Amino acid sequence: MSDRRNFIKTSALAATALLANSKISAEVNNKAGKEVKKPIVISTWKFGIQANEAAWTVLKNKGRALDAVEAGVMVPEADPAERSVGYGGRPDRDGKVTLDACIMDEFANIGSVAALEFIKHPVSVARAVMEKTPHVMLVGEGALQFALSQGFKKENLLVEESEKEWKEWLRSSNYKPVVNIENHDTIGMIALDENGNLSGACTTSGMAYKMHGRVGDSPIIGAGLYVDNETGAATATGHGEEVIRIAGCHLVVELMRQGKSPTDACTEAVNRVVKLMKVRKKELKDIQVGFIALNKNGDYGSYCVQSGFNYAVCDATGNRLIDADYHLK
Ligand code: SD4
Repeated sequence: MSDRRNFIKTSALAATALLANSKISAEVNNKAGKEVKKPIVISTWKFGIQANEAAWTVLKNKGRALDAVEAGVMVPEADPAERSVGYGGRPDRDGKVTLDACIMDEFANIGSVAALEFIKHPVSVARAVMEKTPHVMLVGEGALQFALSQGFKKENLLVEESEKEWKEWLRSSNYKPVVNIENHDTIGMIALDENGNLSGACTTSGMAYKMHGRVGDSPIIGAGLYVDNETGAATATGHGEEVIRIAGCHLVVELMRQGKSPTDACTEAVNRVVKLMKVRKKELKDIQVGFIALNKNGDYGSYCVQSGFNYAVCDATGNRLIDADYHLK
């Protein structure tokens, strides 16, 4: 018995020492140049600049990354001039604006909606799915029904300009989304807050003139967005079918877990897309896929298939647009 007591005592002492050591080594690590750069928020495409500003208002006041990313992506969602996200988004081939969105926090809480019509802020419906239902994903009619039950307003999202373009498109009905234009449809945003916690959100009207009912990568956790509070976060833009095929953002985060930098992780994921396009004998020049990633230290990076993709980075030093490096040179 006393042996056992001694053993417990020694183990407890050893554990305390181990804990103290790990604390010391964490501090040493930080001192050794691994200083955490926080808060920081990054998001896809040029409209990320305005979106980052809204997110920054939350982050600079020591707010939660989750609140920051929701507030951030709501900016392009509400903007009718942004013909790719939320209100004003390009419709599917039946003339319907159907929206996809998801959100993920530091506790791996997730919420998502797909093929949602008539609601301007799908990201907030996704958050309500996360916080108020036993589920993680609602689609179509059911998502709309849930949104209305939560007090979201039903409105027409098809703006005149989008309708005009769609009618024009109907003349040829040729579905070959123009790279970086008809498929630059997504704002993906990831943030690290003052407390060192990560969250992300992703929202889109999807590929212009898609089939009615088509769902892309953006509302799919692991494809268009992934957050792992131990490691990092990633989000994607471009041809959703190719992102889903490689479970893109989960892959990027896992590569960071294995020690890759955000840029190298994004590059490796793009290489995987490239390889599978080859295997499937598809033309790489017809697609765009871009990833952005952020790790726990506040390091960030990106990579994409072809030129034209940029992303916005906002931290205490300012808010700027960066051109992503690309594969097809
Ligand atoms: C989709 N990934 O629906 C979205 C579209 C997009 O930049 O991101 N375009 O496939």
